[in-house]
Amino acid sequence: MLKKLLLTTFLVIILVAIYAAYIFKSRGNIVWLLYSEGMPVKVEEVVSGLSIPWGMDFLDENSLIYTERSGNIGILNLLSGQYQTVKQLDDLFHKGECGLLDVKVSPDYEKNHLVYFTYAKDINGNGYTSLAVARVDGNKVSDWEDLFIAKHDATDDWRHCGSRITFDDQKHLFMSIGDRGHRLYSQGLSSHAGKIIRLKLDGTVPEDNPFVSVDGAKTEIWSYGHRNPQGLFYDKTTQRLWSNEHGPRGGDEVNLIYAGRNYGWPVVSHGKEYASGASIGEGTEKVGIERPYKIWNPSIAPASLMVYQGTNLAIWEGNLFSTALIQRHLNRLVLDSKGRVIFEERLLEELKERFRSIIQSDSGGIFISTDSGRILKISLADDVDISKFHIFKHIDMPGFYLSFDINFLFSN
Ligand SMILES: [Ca+2]
Repeated sequence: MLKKLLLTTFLVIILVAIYAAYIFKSRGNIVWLLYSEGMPVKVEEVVSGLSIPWGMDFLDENSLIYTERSGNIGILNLLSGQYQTVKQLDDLFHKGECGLLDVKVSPDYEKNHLVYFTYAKDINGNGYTSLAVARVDGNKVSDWEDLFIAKHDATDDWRHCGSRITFDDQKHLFMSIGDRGHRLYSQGLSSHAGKIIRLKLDGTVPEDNPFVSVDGAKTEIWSYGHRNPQGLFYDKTTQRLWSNEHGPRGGDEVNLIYAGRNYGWPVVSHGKEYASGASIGEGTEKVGIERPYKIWNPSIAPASLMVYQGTNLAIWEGNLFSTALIQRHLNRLVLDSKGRVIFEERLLEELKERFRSIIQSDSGGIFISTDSGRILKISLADDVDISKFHIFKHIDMPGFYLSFDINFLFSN
């Protein structure tokens, strides 16, 4: 009798295991499905197991170069899913929000194989947001060289290092730098902190930068009055330079960046002090200070930004996407012809991920990284029958001792 019971239990376990394996196998790499204004969208996992993949870019159609904040540079083969660390930084100021930051492939990469990186450089225990360039051939990184090191008073503060890189269509490099936790740096033109800077690809200063003939001003500065701009993207289609930045409580911003303009921090802000809730500066507006195109209140903690200019996800063409850390989602803003926000959609909230970096592939897929170590690919679900999937969202399971949410996806 006992033998029969054990045998039955064993068989049931085997059958459940086979069924579970079947469910997950038929799901493939798809981790989520959704409709956005009627457009079917799938989210697939490309890789997992990385350590805070902070920045990424495509070396070619099948290779993605990424940074881990802890100091590793890696290359991922998109065909095999294999990845490997190709360089580790040793002079890194890795503390809090600072560490190895963005990576962007040169507009001349096919000719010169150069790749740009931003990172917080450790100089005598203090952190300085810096730009480096290196040659990347296959899995070999060589000729690492610092092109720019932000100049400001020494600080070992772990806050507000920035930093993203983008290029315009004239081969200028733009780079964002946070206020380094010292807000008064942002308004001072003698400091690089709290600025967006503009350089030539060789790291020299373009002659037509806005402050080149201003006494005492840092000539690299393009715009000032920023708090911690972690999103920076030049939209070649509209020739607009966009940035988003972490504001104080309730004051995260999207800004359209123009030469020589003041973006307000800490004189003008829509947010309040995190600790006390007190107002900051002189108010929410002031003559001579640029107004944000979008304010997120409550703060979402925007970590990167991109304008989608592909045809694969046609409904999203021209939309501005921001990744969000604290309010874990992918933020979609629909813009009118003047860049004003006319609609906001919050995507992928169900995944409960801190979304970090966002880029677009040539074939129109969107790649996003998460602080849990994943890189996900978002594309049109034209080869998936969404009706065959069950999507469970936000099932609250209140228990006596605990309460948790379940979000998952499986095919029937
Ligand atoms: Ca502002």
